[in-house]
Amino acid sequence: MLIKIPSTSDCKESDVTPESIYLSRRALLGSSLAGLAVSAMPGWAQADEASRYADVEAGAAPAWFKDKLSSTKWQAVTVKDEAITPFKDATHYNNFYEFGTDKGDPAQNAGSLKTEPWSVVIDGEVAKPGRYALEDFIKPYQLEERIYRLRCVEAWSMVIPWLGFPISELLKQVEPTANAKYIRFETLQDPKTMPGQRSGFALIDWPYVEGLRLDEAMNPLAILAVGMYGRELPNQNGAPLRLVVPWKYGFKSVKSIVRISLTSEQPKTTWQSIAASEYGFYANVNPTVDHPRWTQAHERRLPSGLFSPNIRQTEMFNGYGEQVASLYTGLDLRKNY
Ligand SMILES: Nc1nc2c(c(=O)[nH]1)N[C@H]1C(S)=C(S)[C@@H](COP(=O)(O)O)O[C@H]1N2
Ligand SMILES: [Mo]
Repeated sequence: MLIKIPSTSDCKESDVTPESIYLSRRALLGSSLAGLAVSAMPGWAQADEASRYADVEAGAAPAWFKDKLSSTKWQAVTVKDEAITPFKDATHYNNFYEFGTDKGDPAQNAGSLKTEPWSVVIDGEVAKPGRYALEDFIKPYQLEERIYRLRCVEAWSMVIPWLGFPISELLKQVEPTANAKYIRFETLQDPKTMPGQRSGFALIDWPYVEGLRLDEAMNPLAILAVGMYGRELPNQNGAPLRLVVPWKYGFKSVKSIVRISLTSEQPKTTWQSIAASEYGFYANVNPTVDHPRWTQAHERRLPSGLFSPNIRQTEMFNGYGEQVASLYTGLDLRKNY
């Protein structure tokens, strides 16, 4: 991210997936209301579910995940007039530096990540700290499908159907104290299975850490995801638990989370620590504030190739301003990038 300036050559023509794996666009359009729809999945769409994800590789989902699917609220949020990015692109064009810095490295190397058993620690400024096996951690929550844009700070983007639950639901369970002002998320640190953590070239002081202001985490759009494309998360996308905050640059959406801490101080986050002049704590998608080395006014929507670069204008807050702009009233977004 730091070293690479994005260009259309980042995504080779060979990365681009044939049309056959696009989801039924008509099915998606049919179910979306004005811009961003919040609704239970209608009966017809449920029936359609198998075909919407017909080209998605099945994984070996743990039993708890399959149980969760039966009560999942499908298409709780969707994106109008934009096709979902093919599964192949979303799983073969990744940033997950624990597995290498090339876009293809995570797909190639993340097989070594052991996601079962997995536990999550909740600590810091909470009334109910604890360490939970993942299936117990997830138990209280109904999964929802959230189809969101994902905009990387490198100026490419995708549309991904996540399966997760609002962080606000978690906060209700763990009860932040009056001192809690921020939430901090930490990725697994395990050099044995994460080759990027063994590399002498690594810029990152592991583990990868991200954070949000508590009111940002409480926003209904902020979720913890355990799945995508109707299945569990593939390892390269941050299995078994990752953050998704669609109005912020992709680097905020920390993968393979093992610790969630409520803090009184703003956490030191990974990319801000590496280059504070380029990557801020807020990292809200903002087409009017350029990265020091490239414009943020537009983006390449994947799949994108040399002959079909698929460039589109970047939207303020990635198109989610109606839901999140009020979080930043009075804040100078040019200074607080
Ligand atoms: N632990 C960890 N989380 C991470 C990253 C990473 O390198 N390590 N990369 C981030 C960046 S820069 C982006 S754009 C998204 C990419 O998510 P995706 O590969 O699922 O599209 O993950 C984010 N989460
Ligand atoms: Mo990113």
